[in-house]
Amino acid sequence: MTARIDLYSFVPFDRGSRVRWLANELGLAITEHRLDARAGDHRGAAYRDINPTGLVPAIVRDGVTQFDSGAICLTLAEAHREAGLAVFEGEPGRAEFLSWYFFAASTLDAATYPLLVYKLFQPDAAMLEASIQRLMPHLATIDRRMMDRDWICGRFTIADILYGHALELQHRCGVNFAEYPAVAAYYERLRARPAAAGLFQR
Ligand SMILES: N[C@@H](CCC(=O)N[C@@H](CS)C(=O)NCC(=O)O)C(=O)O
Repeated sequence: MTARIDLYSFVPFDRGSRVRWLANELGLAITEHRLDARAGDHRGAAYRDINPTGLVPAIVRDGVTQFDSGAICLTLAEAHREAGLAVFEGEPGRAEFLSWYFFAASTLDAATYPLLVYKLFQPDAAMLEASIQRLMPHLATIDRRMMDRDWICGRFTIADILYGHALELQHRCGVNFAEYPAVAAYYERLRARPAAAGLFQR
């Protein structure tokens, strides 16, 4: 029987979109719960019972709570191994997959977040430009990686979902991928995934 999945998020483009995109790829139904960030819903005791960090996303999957989008995506991909949306333990390329997955979840995510801060939350053109410049070496890394492949690790996986989310946020914050043709082509490939509809701005 398919597990019931409750997803807690704020808006269609926050890190909850990674879980939503994956659920769509897997054909899983999710029950959405939208928290009001301005009202501080995520800081209340009720939500902290679900996610002790007070951040989104979190899920409750058949009564089991889990937080952090990267952890949630890995758990769901492993629970639906037949869909092949991760490189699993025992498969060639597992170590490489984990490296590119955690690079997206940690280093790239940390370099992308300041763009959102200086574009949306505390608008500051100079700080935004400085943050974009600090991001550029990571885009160069992804560009070199993507020159001879369609997806970051062989077939399409949850790692691509994390890259897709990061690239979309960067695009929304004014990053121009023209200098990095392999990144630009990768971004277009990610945007074309029907399961990602709702994240990418048209
Ligand atoms: N590594 C965590 C980061 C979670 C996170 O920072 N979420 C943001 C929204 S995307 C949040 O809840 N911010 C609210 C706040 O900082 O108060 C994940 O991927 O789930």
